[in-house]
Amino acid sequence: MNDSDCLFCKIVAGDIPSTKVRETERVLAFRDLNPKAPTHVLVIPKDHYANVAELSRADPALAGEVLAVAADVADADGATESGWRLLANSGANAGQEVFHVHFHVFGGKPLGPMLA
Ligand code: D5M
Repeated sequence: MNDSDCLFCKIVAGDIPSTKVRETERVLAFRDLNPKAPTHVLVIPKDHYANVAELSRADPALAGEVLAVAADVADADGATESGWRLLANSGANAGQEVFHVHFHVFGGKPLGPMLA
């Protein structure tokens, strides 16, 4: 299930390069192009869902797999001890720019107040 106009579907297909940090059969994690923290990784389902609501309602097990990979990414980058943040923007008003659901994993520095 892919959308030919979707940037992240193109990354999944290998048509656009990315720095992959982890991959399972159904989930991909790659470094954000414009990192906001030493660890800034995007974790996505390979199949196309626009946002968290679509993903979690259509396939709750896959949503769980995405979260497990996010935790593995934080672990692998040494962020588990120091603390890390998981963020998913839903909708343009929340700052979502790419409409293929993705979870940002931030870590590697003090992250400050949540909405700052
Ligand atoms: O986050 C969308 C994120 O996607 C934003 O932090 C930049 C990132 N981005 C955009 N293009 C790429 C490519 N090609 N590789 C890696 N990361 C990318 P949002 O929550 O939708 O604002």
